[in-house]
Amino acid sequence: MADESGTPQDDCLFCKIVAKQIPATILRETDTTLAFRDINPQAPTHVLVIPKVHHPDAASLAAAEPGVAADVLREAGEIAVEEKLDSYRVIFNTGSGAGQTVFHAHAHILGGRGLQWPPG
Ligand code: IU
Repeated sequence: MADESGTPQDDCLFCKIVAKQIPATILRETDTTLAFRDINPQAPTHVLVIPKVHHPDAASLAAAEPGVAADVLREAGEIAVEEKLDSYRVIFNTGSGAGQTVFHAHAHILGGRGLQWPPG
């Protein structure tokens, strides 16, 4: 199916999580966002914040719905507070060469351990 940004996609796993058709450990939910624990955590805290609306990556989300992109960033900060993270990283993998595997915009919030710079 063609990727119709802004519309739920039948073949999108994160659209299915938004629709509660597949399970996730949800930490926060707003009208526009959902935050849940990553199933394959790369740090003691590894949470994903996603827009409920489907856009394939962060740049296309920001271009189409900048208010929702801001909501994602605000929720990332709220997660950091709730998880008591002094230092943390917010990552938007964009494109398969950068490790993006799910083409529904999402922020990774990683913390709870030392984080190297530059990332691999
Ligand atoms: P990526 O940036 O597209 O690689 O991130 C996708 C993440 O989604 C990855 O860390 C997966 O472990 C995670 N994930 C998840 O938490 N729950 C799921 O049902 C699926 C993927 I599919």
